[in-house]
Amino acid sequence: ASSRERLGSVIDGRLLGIVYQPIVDLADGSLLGVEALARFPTEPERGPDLWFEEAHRVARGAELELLAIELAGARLAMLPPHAYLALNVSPATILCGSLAARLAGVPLARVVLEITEHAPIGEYAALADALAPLRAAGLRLAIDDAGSGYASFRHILQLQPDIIKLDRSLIRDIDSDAGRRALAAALTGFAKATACRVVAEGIETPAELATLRALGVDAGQGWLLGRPAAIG
Ligand code: G
Ligand code: G
Ligand code: MN
Ligand code: NA
Repeated sequence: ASSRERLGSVIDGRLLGIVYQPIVDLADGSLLGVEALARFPTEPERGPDLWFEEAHRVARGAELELLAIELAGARLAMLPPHAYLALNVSPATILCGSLAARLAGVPLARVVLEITEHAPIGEYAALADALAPLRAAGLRLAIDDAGSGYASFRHILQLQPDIIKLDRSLIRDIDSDAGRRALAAALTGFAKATACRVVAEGIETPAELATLRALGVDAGQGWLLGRPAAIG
């Protein structure tokens, strides 16, 4: 079968696995939440990034993203009661209009939507409008991959996120790389000035963790703190 057909079978058969990676408080190590990450059990050697790219290319991106959101949302009750569930979503999927329906029954006060910076967002005002009712119901918004993508500080400001996630390309070797450290410090300063929390992604070493703590980063995620794993 072609890759397009295989993608169709995954979506139509709902053959998606979800793993959950811990997000921890850097001050005391407590669990704040988990990020849901899609896995493709029928072809595990092909990474999720390729599946999502393909799905967007053949106009099934929103369907695939919404399936992952629905499957992860159904497991929210299995998380520790105080933990939030972070769900990845692209701007295009938010604008397609069926996100609220897919989140029906999910307590929005426990959901963080991670919007990737990797695609040009374009319609910031439309995006903010589409998110407003969900946010009024308690949903929080995170800018994912900050520092590596297209969003300018002005655009981030316009969306008024609750959380900024520092991209893992900034975190790698941050203890020895002064440029990455300066950029992470600038993003952290911006976040604090706008009452936003900062989460660092991709923490792999104790030296990276210590540097992020010293910069005042609130929370972290990465193999050092916990690998993505199935629950339930
Ligand atoms: O889990 P991993 O690091 O291999 O994921 C690689 C990329 O695949 C992520 O950075 C993200 O872009 C994409 N991805 C993984 N899971 C999801 C998901 O549930 N929804 C969306 N929209 N993208 C995902
Ligand atoms: O949605 P986002 O692009 O942030 O996806 C996060 C990706 O980063 C997932 O694919 C996850 O498997 C991956 N990841 C999480 N922690 C680490 C880490 O410590 N190191 C590396 N290399 N990848 C990580
Ligand atoms: Mn993410
Ligand atoms: Na990221």
